Amino acid sequence: MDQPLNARLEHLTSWHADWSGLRVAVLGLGVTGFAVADTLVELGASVLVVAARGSEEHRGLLDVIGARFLAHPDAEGAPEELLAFAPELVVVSPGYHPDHPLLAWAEQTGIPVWGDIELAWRLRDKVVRADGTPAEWVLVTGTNGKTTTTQLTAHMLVAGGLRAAPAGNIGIPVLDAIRDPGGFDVLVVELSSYQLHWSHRNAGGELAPLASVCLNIADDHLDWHGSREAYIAAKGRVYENTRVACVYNRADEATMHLVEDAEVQEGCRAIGFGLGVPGRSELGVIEGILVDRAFLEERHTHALELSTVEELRDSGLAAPHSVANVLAASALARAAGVEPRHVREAIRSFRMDAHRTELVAVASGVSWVDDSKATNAHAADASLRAAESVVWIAGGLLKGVDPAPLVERHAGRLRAAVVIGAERAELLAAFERHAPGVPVLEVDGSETVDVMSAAVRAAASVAQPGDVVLLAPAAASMDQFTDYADRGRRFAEAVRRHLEGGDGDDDPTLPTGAGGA
Ligand code: UMA
Repeated sequence: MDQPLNARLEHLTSWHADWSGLRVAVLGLGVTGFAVADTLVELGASVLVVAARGSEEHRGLLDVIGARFLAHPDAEGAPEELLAFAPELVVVSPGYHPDHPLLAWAEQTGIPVWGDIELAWRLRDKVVRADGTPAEWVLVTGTNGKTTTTQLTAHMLVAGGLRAAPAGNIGIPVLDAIRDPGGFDVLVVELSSYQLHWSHRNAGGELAPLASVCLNIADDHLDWHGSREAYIAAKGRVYENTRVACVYNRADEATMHLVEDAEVQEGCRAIGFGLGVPGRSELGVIEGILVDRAFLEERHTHALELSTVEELRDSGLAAPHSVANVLAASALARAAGVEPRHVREAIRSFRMDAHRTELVAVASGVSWVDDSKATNAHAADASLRAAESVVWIAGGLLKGVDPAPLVERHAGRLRAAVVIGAERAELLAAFERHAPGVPVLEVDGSETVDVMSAAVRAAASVAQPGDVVLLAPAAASMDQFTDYADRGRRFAEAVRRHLEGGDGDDDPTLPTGAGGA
């Protein structure tokens, strides 16, 4: 149901509008909540941040910028201080469940609720291009492949001479990108289904992207959205109001139907991508050559060469799902006017982020994934979400962060856990308390033990076909490794050694916990 409109809010569609004194309750104090609060304070609004938790660092920064913080448990309705503040607007962080008591209260009270993306869209004219217009937006969503596609698209736009940057769910709040004083020609915005849920709800806030893509749809976040239909509908919002190209996946009919159902702007085209031979208005692959049959006049008879599968191999992008992502990114870049030779150049120079959910090996139905870059709970949370059944290798330096919420949230998807690192006690206690049925294997941290070999052997002893063995430590690495890259590299080496059968069989792991294997 659409929120009731507040007449003042309807006019707040520009950075240069009068936001002064507007009372805004910001829900959440993670990266989004802080960026929202910081932006609104800069605009002269009166800001009260409400969250169940918030890092010391962010709380300290709120003091510095002059926004108030109210710690308030999730289970409870609106507290006195919030009622007294009488917000005219609520801006919610993406992680909030739509049934959260404070959102229910806002709805009952008739207070409009925006997401950070809607706020950023309204404020996107802070820094404009030479012709006075704000940066174009290109939107990327989908269940899998969003981040690579977003990075790749931005890389192609830059190769084409445009000032472009990735932002959004990728980890950079769009509000930070629109406030960058340098300005951009194009922002490539990765959107989660949560962010899409909170977009397009109010007059004036409707995104009108240059191009948009939903890469694929698999069941995900169904608990949050309530049903598969609601999840798909949220994803479909990515296409609404698109001006030049709605890009869909030919291998995933649901994405095509979302384009068919979307209200797009006059002249917008539907562009398919897929691994097979492309038809008209599609990008695809012909005998190992990636081609564009969409963005050329003679598309009835011709196709433009963009790259080859051989070239993708050099960039680590030759796996079928990666080829699909490359085609999707190419479609978005071509929609923004990037020439084929620049698309090719970008593909050649692109490198996947190392140690970032990097697939190290697949053997006997078990996938071994290196997400050593997940040095905090937040990042580990994102990578744990991506798999259904996980043997989780975790631990290191916890940096004073309580690992319990993370363990509790993901207990249901854990086949087992392998605990490494110097600060194991807290993590072990969290498993005992919040995941009592999950087998936990502790790797002795003594200097004589090769930690990663032991961790890999322990994981292999419990992993079953279909499982992902995931190194996503939710902790810093410096207790046992030089840095996260060293940790990831050693993991990959240990996996390879193990799969080649050459890692010995001395067993330094200590079974612990109720279900210890
Ligand atoms: N909070 C509560 N109660 C709640 C929910 C949250 O108090 O019920 C508070 C927490 O105490 C904390 C804050 O809200 O203070 C956290 O907010 P958040 O969960 O929205 O997280 P952010 O730090 O703002 O990060 C969000 C995205 N997180 C989620 O959607 C869960 C980040 O995506 C994104 O990078 C960032 O905004 C910038 O746009 C992460 C993610 O896991 C990587 N995304 C999911 C995914 O990709 O599958 C959707």
